[in-house]
Amino acid sequence: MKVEIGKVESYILDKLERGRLHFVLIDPDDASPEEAAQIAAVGEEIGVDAIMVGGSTGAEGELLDGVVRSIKEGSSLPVILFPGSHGGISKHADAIFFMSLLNSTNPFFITGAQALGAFQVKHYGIEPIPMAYLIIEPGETVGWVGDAKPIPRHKPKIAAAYALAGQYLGMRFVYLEAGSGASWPVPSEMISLVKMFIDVPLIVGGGIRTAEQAKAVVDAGADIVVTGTAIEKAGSIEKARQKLEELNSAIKS
Ligand code: 1GP
Repeated sequence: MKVEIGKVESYILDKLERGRLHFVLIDPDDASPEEAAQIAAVGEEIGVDAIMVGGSTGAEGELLDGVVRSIKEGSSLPVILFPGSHGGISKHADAIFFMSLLNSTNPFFITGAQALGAFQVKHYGIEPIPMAYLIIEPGETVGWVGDAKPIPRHKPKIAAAYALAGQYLGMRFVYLEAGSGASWPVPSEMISLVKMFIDVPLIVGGGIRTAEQAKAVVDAGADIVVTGTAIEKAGSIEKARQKLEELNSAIKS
């Protein structure tokens, strides 16, 4: 039997043939359903490629469902769950990054939460997209909550080894995560080395706030750039639009 690649993954792979992508992360703990819908609508207008929804604390249940539903009503961009655990599943989403935090010290975040969530994903018909998730220093909240042993910023080879192991385990995407709100994005040297070793698309996020940072991440080899805090904390929808435009054009140029 063959595992079919789903609609959202095909959409991503297809778009990657033509250039780099920009995904915007919305944390239901930080944005109301109305704000989330506004960000998604503006994002779609500007040319953002997908909306990710999730967070390490509190992105569950009705709060999560409300935000996902509202984004779906306000835009036609695919909504991909980015769960902190099996609690981060919403039946209203199109797809889920079915991710394993490979450098966690706690098996719950490597395979435990995945087992607890698998039946729900199947039952709701959410498209699973297998992804290797790696926490790089500083790691922020997700590093702490996920019991990670964050990869030191000056040790790109460790990141490359984990990323290649993820690919060999069958994961179809690799995500290098500095942590939401990190003071600095993942170092360029690390992104380049990981990119040299893997053949699957590379996602990079955490601490990307400016056009210069977004460009550096893309120039180093990221295929997909994730931004969250810079847009969520912009202060108003007008400022969020400006930020989205600035980051999106840096990623796509
Ligand atoms: C976090 O990589 C994402 O999981 C986005 O990080 O909020 O720092 O943009 P920021």
